[in-house]
Amino acid sequence: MARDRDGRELNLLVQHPRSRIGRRAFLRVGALLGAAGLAGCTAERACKVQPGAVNRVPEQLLSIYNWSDYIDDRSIPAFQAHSGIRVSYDVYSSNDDLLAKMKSGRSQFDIIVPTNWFIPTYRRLGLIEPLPRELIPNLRNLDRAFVDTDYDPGNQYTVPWQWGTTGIGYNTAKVPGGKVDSWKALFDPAPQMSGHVSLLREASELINCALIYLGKNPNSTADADLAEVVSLIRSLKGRVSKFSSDTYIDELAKNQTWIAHGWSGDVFQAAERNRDIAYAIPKEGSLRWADVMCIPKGAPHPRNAALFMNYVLQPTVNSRISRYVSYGTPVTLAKALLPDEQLQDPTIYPPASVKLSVITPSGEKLQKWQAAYSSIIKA
Ligand code: N2P
Repeated sequence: MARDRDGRELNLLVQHPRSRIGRRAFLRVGALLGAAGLAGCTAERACKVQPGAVNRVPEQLLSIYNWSDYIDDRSIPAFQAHSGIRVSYDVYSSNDDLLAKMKSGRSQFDIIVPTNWFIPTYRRLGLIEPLPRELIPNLRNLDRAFVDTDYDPGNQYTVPWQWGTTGIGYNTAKVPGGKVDSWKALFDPAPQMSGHVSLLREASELINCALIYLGKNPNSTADADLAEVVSLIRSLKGRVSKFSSDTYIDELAKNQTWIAHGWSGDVFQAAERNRDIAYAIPKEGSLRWADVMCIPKGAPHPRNAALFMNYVLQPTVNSRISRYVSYGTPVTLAKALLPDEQLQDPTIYPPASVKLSVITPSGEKLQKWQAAYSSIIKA
């Protein structure tokens, strides 16, 4: 169990430390760290206490609810040590689970991290509150693309955590021809793949990618299109071994799953443990998304939440997280601190030529997709 500088135990529900980067790259990154961090609170410590929002409950506590396999092992201990704020860190593995929990009204979280296209739904339901932006000067470190957004222009409610793509993780030693470049490998798998195929346990992702495979508008809510998606996925019964949005990392690494619908960084984390694992963004196109930190309405410690957001927006911290989880950083200066093998990887930072759509936010769309997904799962 990790401890803070006062010897208190830390509740860190994060995976065991694993190093992604070899020593040579580590030294290069180390040298760059001194030159980086030119804006906002630059040293790796929380900003000095500033005037602004106060906690509703006057405690040095912060409760974070984030995706599984989405942080390195040092950032939380470092934040705790420098801020004196004790962090409780718990994880989920789908937007559907997170939204259901937040709707039930029983949570005491200070930070949650939904995917961008859910933000209008959280706003409509009154589940998140405006950020105390005066405590987050490092917002200026964000890439423009994460400021000028349709889901939250100017970051009034959200701060991006990491971003990535949806695609296919596969085992080069098992798939026919050793390569995958199309959604066909997943939605019409070769017979010998039976029992080794997994699909994401997440309504919006599954429906969207199936629509792309079927050649439909990726944002379609037409009943006929959704009926086709439902019958396609039902027809895979017997070939698909499971719906998973977290365990598939381990199952790919252990050669149990050979083709997985998954998220870029997750697949790279499996590839780190198994050299036969590769990631593809299918040629028909796929999805780009960002997961964004928000403060739930009435959270007990909004001030501590803002101090943590400001900390994560430091280039040194954001690059460390990004390097470890192999997702994209939204912080401009953090890129300079990343090893070339990540920065130049077109499956982590895809060039503009890669066909990637975004799910455009709409409550009605998510409801219709959720209904289609439920009928698939229940069948
Ligand atoms: C982290 C998965 C986050 C990506 N394991 C989903 N938006």
